[in-house]
Amino acid sequence: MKVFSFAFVVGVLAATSLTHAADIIGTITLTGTPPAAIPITPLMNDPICGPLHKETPTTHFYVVGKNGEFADVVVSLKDAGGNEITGKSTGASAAPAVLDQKGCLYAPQILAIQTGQKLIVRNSDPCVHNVHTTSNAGNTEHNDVQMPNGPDLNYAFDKPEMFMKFQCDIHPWMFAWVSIFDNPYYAISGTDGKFVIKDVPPGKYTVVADHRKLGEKTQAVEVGDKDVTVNFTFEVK
Ligand SMILES: [Cu+2]
Repeated sequence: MKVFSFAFVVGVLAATSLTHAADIIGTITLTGTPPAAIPITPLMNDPICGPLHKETPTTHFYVVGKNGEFADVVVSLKDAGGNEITGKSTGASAAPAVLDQKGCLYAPQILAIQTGQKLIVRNSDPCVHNVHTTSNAGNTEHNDVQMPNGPDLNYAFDKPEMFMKFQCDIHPWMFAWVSIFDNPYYAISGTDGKFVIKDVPPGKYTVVADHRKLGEKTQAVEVGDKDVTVNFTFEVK
């Protein structure tokens, strides 16, 4: 019986390795000097929002490390041959994503979700916000008042879209951009510039890197059963 169990385990492991999907990993680098971040002075002048901060927050469109490590770049895949991922959203069963309003700022400012995935919008502040979404792709638009520490808002969007805008009309400096994909194969670069798109099925794809201010770059990739590295460099002049 023990021998049978061992053979069974080996068989399962072999089958798993044969169908192993690979990760696409990479680093995003920024060259050149981006425009300086701008202090959000109106926030500090607001009687409720101001005291929530010790120092004046700034805009953070360009989140870049000492060696050009470039964060907040949305990396996704488009089909280019074999094993199509378009329409393979797992959003309805994916863990909810969270967009918080904290210190009268959206956190995070750049977020990515799947079609059908639950997006929880939270108000962690002692003041009223209104959550106002605008779509360029036909997604349902919202304009909802959310009371201080009020109940979460729950949204889901059914169409792919890059950088769908969230804003608060009460605090005109508050913006977030939520990208929506109809598959689970995307990632956002961290403060180390790195991203990982996990468990990509074998096939040919176009890797698409999008930055809110610097636009889009693409590279072709073929995924087999080994991890693939794809790096991008963005420039500001
Ligand atoms: Cu607000």
